[in-house]
Amino acid sequence: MKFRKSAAFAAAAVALVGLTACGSSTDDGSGDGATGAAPSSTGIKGAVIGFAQVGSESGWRSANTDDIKAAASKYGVDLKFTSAEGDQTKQIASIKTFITQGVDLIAFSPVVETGYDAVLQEAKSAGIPVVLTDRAVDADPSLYKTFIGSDFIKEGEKAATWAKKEFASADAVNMVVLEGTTGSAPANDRKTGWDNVLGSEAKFKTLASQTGEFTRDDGKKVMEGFLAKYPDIDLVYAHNDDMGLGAIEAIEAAGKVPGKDIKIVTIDAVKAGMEALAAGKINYIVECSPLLGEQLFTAAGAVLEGKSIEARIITEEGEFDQAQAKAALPDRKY
Ligand code: GZL
Ligand code: ZN
Repeated sequence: MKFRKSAAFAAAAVALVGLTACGSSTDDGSGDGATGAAPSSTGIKGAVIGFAQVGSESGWRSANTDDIKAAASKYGVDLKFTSAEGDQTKQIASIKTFITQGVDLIAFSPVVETGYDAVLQEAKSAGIPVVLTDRAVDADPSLYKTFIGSDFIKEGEKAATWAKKEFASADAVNMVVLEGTTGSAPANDRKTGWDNVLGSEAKFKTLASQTGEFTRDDGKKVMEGFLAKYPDIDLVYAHNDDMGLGAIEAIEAAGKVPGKDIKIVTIDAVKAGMEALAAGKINYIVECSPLLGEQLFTAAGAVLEGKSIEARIITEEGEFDQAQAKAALPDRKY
């Protein structure tokens, strides 16, 4: 297996892996163990893989980063890891650097859906395969090998299906939406999924919908604004747990009871979200698994061995009410 790597580069890459291998080396972080065929040692061991991460905006993102790093060290991958801190320009610059360095494969989670066509074309012209994880791009699919991640539309549909049942006897539901990062696939698709189920249900009245950037702080700030403007909010649809947790802080500061006066449905199912759900402050959570490391390096191994892989690899995930959260919490990995 030919890998483009100079000795100096290899030494640097190994040193980098030593630095970045996450602390949780006791648990390889792959959580559900090897789903499907684990990467064969020849296909992936020693491969130099550039990973350009979105940032560190949420508990989900931290769990995703830990899992990618743990899986990389488990399979002996020379991982070059960068974080764009939510800035697409920085992410594209990282990808360009990986191309210059001649890595064997590039993987990334696109900050937003558009604007990657040129850099993907550059990677293709340089003969470096690209694997998308977590978020999709609206670009020519021949520019990347596969997209590994959740079906965010289905996640939005699951959240709305819960809301439809929860408010079946209500004749009017005043709701506010804490949207994910504007232009990102999860924000776009979780809205689409919600509208697929409730878009035509006139009784669900969206009073306001605004991005909380997937962060707890911004979720709290935006919810404070909503509460100041709308005295009667029945439901919050937050595109991730972290913004839902911020909303809880704002609701309590306003003297209302989250989960009772104002119901909350979120997406992710990270530990802090599940704890709030078990405590009754959130009413329902749709899971979005961050544990993509195993699937990423299995796919990368196949690509580097010249095997064909499916163009779309979907992660399996569940959904939780308060009782299910209580039962699931003890063995949650993140
Ligand atoms: C979803 C992922 C989203 C999470 C957020 O796969 O892209 O980004 O739902 C994270 O928590 O910030
Ligand atoms: Zn799209």
